[in-house]
Amino acid sequence: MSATAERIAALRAEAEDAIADAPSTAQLEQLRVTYLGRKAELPNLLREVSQLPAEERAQVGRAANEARQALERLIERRARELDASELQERLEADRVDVTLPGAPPQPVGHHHLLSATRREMEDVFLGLGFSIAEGPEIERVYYNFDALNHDPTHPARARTDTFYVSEEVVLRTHTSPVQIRAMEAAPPPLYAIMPGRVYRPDSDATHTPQFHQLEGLAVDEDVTLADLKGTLLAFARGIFGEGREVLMRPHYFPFTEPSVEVDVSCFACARGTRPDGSRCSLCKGSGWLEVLGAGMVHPNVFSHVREHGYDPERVQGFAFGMGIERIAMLKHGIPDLRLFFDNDVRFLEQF
Ligand code: 2U9
Repeated sequence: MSATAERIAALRAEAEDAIADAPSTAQLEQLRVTYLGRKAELPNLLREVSQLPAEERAQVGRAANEARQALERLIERRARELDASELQERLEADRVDVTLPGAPPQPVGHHHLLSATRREMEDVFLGLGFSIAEGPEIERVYYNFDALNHDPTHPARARTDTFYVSEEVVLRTHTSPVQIRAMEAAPPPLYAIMPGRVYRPDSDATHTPQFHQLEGLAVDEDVTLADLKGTLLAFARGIFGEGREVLMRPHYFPFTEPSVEVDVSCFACARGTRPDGSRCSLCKGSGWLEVLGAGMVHPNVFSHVREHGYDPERVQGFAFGMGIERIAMLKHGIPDLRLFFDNDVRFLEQF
């Protein structure tokens, strides 16, 4: 055998061993370059066959060709083996044990106490057949005061008691303007509540410049103060518990006549006295909690919406209004209004 043929046999044996042992497709690719690439020795020998002595050419040419084909086949086979085992490894690594316990539930937040309280209140009135109406927080003086029978000199209109945006526009000081808008939007009968944010320039333990109200309005041909009392009794029982009673005391509001302040019997004691004989601190021993204001809608208010079907000779209505913060404070024994708006989670997460 010629020296060249021996070199080819040695190269082939060396390459066969290396290919059979290639540990990865990447290294197999490297071996293909080393043994069969453009600059590799075997293809070079093949190219130079023509320069060999005539008697060697056939033998060397055949040996080199066979070596190249054999190596190519080997590389193909090894590539398939590696592909299969690498796939197997990936499948095993990716295997999911469906019997493991699931990921623990992530902590989710909850409604702010004021939102939760507003929704609880809304639920009671929705159950009584009221619908929910909303309106703008930036409101015209007409809707906020004039249409509500506020005298032009009423102190609530003062620059010190109302945020003025301009001469004719204010941040609403109550949700009452929504009641006018609701009457403009639909003829009687009307049974609606108006929850929402309101603004007054006050700031201390019992006043914040922004707070929340929920007002209600019922207008029909035969609505009486007795309907108002029954509605508020259902509200008191829905929010503060089944045993509650309501008490109406005469009061004055420009938009209602007669007007009342409404107390709910204290849920923390019996007529002002705790079970251990001590004086109840929630109701200050009176047995009653002052909760809201209400009354029969003043005919002057209806005269502003007369052309929308609200003839004060034909329809009557009752209206009520309350602070959502106050309801939440009473119900949960919260001592300072500002806690609602500090947004300290140590407070908020207790509810
Ligand atoms: C129209 C007619 C009547 C709404 C009413 C009250 C009584 C009331 C206060 C309670 C505490 C507001 O949050 S608070 O400061 N509200 O006492 N509100 S009657 O009466 C209306 C409203 C609109 C057209």
